[in-house]
Amino acid sequence: MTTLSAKDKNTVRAFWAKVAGAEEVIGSDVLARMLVVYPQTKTYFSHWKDMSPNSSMAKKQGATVMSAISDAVTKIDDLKGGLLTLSELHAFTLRVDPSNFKIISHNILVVLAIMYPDAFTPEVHVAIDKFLAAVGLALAEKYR
Ligand code: HNI
Repeated sequence: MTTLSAKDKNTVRAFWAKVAGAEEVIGSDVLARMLVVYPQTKTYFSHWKDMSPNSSMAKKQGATVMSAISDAVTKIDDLKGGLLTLSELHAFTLRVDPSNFKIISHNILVVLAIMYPDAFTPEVHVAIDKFLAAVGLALAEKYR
């Protein structure tokens, strides 16, 4: 996996300044797309009363995930340490297969590109892609 350079980190921080505050809007589209385009992800949410992509539960979960990503931006220098508790939760309690972290990362990239077409330059794209890969790796840390 490619590591984030100091420049990548600054690019992520600068782009995230635009994203801050829009976690719920971004997150609900991320969750909706993930559930529609990769329906295998629905297995983890079978306890929801309503598993449809535009349910209030999907919206809430999307906001939760994107707020956690915003928090991860502040921990960009130590994602493995910063996301340890979340990793334990996904590994031992939720038992989410780590391949799903790639799926959600892809959906986040798609939504960011749609919502911020001008700011989402190739340079931002590659920095956010690397950052999300590092977040996924940190979340998978407790699986071994
Ligand atoms: Ni995830 C709960 C963050 C990817 C399935 N998830 C959370 C919570 C956070 C979170 C925060 C709430 C924790 C708490 O209650 O203490 N999840 C993240 C992040 C990513 C991610 C930052 C990746 C970027 N989670 C995924 C993926 C799946 C997933 C890819 C499955 C496809 N997460 C869950 C499930 C829950 C969850 C299931 C519990 C939700 C519920 O309704 O009980």
